Amino acid sequence: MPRRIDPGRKLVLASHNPGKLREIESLLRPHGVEVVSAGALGLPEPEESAPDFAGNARIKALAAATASGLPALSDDSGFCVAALGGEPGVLSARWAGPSKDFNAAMAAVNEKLGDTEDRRAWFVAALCLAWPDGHTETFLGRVDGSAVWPPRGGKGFGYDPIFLPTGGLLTFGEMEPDEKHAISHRARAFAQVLASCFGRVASSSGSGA
Ligand code: ITT
Repeated sequence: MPRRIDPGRKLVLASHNPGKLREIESLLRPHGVEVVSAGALGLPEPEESAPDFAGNARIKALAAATASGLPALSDDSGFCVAALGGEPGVLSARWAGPSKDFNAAMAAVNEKLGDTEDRRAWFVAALCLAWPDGHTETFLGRVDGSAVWPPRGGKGFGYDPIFLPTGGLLTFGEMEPDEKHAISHRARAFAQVLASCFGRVASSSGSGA
């Protein structure tokens, strides 16, 4: 049975990634929830030891919910490239190394692809809502496109400058936030969070993964 988040309720955003926090806060803004980040509460980052996005999202949301005593929303996501067998995938953050150098991570993707013709790529996001009693609900979103080179645009974060969504002319790095929200993996997963836990129909498009 899905649980609801009531208007005015406080929700922990269980992420330490500023790009994700910006996007999730902006997706939540119209829905009257008070948000606080895991970083602001001084919560530690748990080890992401699961083999898939949903498992890691669950680890992060549960850790934040049990430590804070509040419902928590996490995001585990990544950039997947068909010709690299879906990599970097769940290792997307790790490809950027401890200094979080996404220029290096994007260059590594391009280098591994070489002159491979197959440039199909996609983003996946798993959003997990967890409650302090251990109840969790997880929602997946995906957006398909291709990996381009060189990187284009400085508006997003992570791998956005090398992702061109199918049928589009702009990379995610070149899009305004609202344009990305209209089609992104995160917004598609978020639409399901809204429908299930807020009882709302989202205005953004998409059907999830
Ligand atoms: P938290 O676990 O604290 O949320 P993180 O950056 O470690 O932060 P992940 O383990 O989920 O998060 O790593 C996902 C990486 O995939 C992230 O660091 C980005 O580089 C990339 N990524 C995810 N969504 C993206 C998006 O919308 N645009 C660009 N890159 C994205």
